[in-house]
Amino acid sequence: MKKLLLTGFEPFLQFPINPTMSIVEALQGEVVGDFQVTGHILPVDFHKAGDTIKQLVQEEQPDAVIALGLAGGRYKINPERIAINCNDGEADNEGHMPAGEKIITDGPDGLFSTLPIQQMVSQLQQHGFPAEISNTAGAYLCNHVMYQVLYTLQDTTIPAGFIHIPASHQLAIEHQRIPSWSQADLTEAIRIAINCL
Ligand code: PCA
Repeated sequence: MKKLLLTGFEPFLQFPINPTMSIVEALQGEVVGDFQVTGHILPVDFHKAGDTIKQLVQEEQPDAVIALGLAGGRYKINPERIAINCNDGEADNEGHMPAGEKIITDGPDGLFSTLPIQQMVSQLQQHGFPAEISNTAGAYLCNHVMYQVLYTLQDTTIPAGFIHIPASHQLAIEHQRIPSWSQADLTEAIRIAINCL
């Protein structure tokens, strides 16, 4: 049985719930297609998140990696195409405020997802779930983790990448001004994405 490392993030900024946590919890240990899911939650911390995912790759020796993040305000499931070598945005959960610095000093400007993102989008749509490839993962923690994991795995054949998800209904009730999906649909959408591996 192959192993999938599936990560989510803790809550951050104005989002008191991170629905990626419930997806990871729901799929923990589940066999989806050829893969058994091993789930972990990452800190929203520029100084720790990269080392955490690199350590998880070392420890778990996964055959594929999918990192999940909340994109509050987006309407669709968004497999990300590219991670950029840049930290920027608001302060993280520990108060670190990036200012456009490189993630890895001599790293490439960008690293492309090695997940089957086109197939994921078409499978999601065929199952009735709105989905679209996104050409920017931003420059905050999600981009950071995507870049770090792609950099770590760049000389391997292990597929890796990032999927942004919309808010859950529960989060939208608390936040008030963002579109949302049911948690069950979010989880099912990620199951469909994993099935594309
Ligand atoms: N989303 C943020 C960081 C954590 C998360 O779930 C992002 O898009 O960068």
